[in-house]
Amino acid sequence: MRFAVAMIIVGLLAWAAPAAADEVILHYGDNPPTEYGNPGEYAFWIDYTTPDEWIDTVCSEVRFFARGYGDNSKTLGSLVLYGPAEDETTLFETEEGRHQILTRKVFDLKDVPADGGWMTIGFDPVKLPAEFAVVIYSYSTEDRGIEIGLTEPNTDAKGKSGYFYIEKVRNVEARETTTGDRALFFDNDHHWMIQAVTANTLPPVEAISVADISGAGYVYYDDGEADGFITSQRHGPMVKFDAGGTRTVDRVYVYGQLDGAWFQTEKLATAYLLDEDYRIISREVLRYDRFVNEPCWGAIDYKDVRVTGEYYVLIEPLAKLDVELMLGFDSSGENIGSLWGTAGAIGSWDTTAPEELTNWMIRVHYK
Ligand SMILES: [Ca+2]
Repeated sequence: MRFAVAMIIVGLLAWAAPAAADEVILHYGDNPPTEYGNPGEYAFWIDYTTPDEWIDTVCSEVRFFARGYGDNSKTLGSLVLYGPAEDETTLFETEEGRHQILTRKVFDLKDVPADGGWMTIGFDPVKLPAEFAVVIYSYSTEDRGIEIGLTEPNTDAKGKSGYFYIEKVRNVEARETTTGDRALFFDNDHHWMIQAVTANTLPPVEAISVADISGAGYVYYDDGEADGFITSQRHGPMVKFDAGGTRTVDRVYVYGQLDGAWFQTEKLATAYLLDEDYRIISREVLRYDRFVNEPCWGAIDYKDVRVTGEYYVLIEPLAKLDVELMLGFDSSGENIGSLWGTAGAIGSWDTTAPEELTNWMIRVHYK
């Protein structure tokens, strides 16, 4: 694979979500096309590199500017994102390297407008390697198919491996038996108008702001702003609450983020409600994938658990070697009810947060 070094970055947009994500649309020019290209049975191929400043890059949308011709009513196209392959997963090999499929999405060619326009294809988020290719298979013939717009000559990209290629392979079987049968990239410096919409994180499963969980029915001691994060392989932060009389807990909120192999992790933490003697009233799973690689609030649903008088919420993050759930703490005040322990017992303060000042960012909602 030949890799584009220069990218034109048009979008640097902050999402209005608790986890502020940056978004970058990768492309080589987005002016209306003055010409179109049609590789016929070959595919539209374009290479990108992910933004340097990001640790992780995810993608869930590709756009391309195209026009259809002929009768496409019975034809599906497919979008494939390729990345560099490990040996055992190699799909095909070209002079530029080995390739494997990162994701694949089928679309209706008939949706491509005859007079030209942007097509948007969304798909389940994929985590991108530093270098990847976006490829569109249209299976076009003389009678029907699509053409994709070409950028104006882009001298910035020329000489920096920003050329596009086309690949003479039409399906997995062909790819497995076709090696080195690459076609070619243009001998000018045009590029396909194929864009990859990338971001440095995913939006949280549920966008929860501090304001959402600060009103009537919520109890908490933190100020809503994290001053640090901790994790633990065993035991964890506890907060002592007083229900007054008897109340019903239906949700607990925890502020956190994931470090390490966070993307699509299936790891689990545990969240307890304990009575005044630290005995378990209720135990629920806290899914790591309620969180992302940026801080956000994650929720734990309880099945209407009755609590009376003093009780405790305990989160055991169960940090793993490859991925850790980091829990936020507020240390700009005075410790009101924050402790460290496990089910059955309060332990010594075995964590780096300052004991006198820390309030764990754990909030309870009463039904
Ligand atoms: Ca604070």
